Amino acid sequence: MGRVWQCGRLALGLERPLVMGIVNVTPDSFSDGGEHATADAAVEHGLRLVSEGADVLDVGGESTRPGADEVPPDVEAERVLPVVERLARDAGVPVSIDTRHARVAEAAIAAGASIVNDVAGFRDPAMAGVAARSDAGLVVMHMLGEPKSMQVQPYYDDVVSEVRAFLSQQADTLIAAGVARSRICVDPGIGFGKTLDHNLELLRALPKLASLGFPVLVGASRKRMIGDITGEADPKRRLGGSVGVALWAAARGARVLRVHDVRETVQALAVWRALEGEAT
Ligand code: PMM
Repeated sequence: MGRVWQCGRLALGLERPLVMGIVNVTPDSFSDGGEHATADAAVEHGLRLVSEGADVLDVGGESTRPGADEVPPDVEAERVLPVVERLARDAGVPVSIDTRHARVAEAAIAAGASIVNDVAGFRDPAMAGVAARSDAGLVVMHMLGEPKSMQVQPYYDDVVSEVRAFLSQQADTLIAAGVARSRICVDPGIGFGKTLDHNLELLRALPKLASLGFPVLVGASRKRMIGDITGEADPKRRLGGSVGVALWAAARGARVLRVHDVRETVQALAVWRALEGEAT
């Protein structure tokens, strides 16, 4: 068997890039804010993404768009837990919980989530504790500071080295706390305290991030970097750019693609893989 990402009882094969479909249960997300704000609508959306070919669903209840206020964990839990529970039961794919809060992560695991996606990269010791006590897959993402302030003049001496060092250090800390290496996936955090140039540098350096030995996740779907490049102000009209980044990232070693537009991404990947001469 080739490389796998261990997420609870499931070992996800990484021979081809996995598509993680986004289910935001938030009233204020930049790209789909408010559309799936009720549990029923979010579950329906998640099931549709699975029918379109999503390998994993990522459920989030706190918008982390630049400048967003922090959502109290109780409110976040109330939003996401019913959705996690129903999707874990009915979707037939692993469910990921996108949260920075240990209480929410722990409750979501109890409700059936098998991946914890932490945009704060398990900096909070309580989050690292939840990770160590569970057998969930973990997405360790890099973010400079906090959503409220991260886009205020982000500065790095060397963005690639600094992000790579952070990911490596957080992974080592988790491993030291008892987490199996095979459970960890790393993510440069496109748009989280980064200018367009920082995002481009990080994407160009994907092979260098992959050399850490963990699967790399890329989430650029509908993000501002695509608007900055193309001038398209409406996130929903950034499909072409989103698919473009996803293919480019996959070709440079990204193993998990976090996207809004599952159907189109799956189709593009199938064509790309056929052209590469790989089994579809
Ligand atoms: N981006 C967003 C939220 N969660 N999680 C990971 N691991 N990587 C990302 O790039 C990421 C994330 C914000 O984007 P959205 O509002 O489109 O979900």
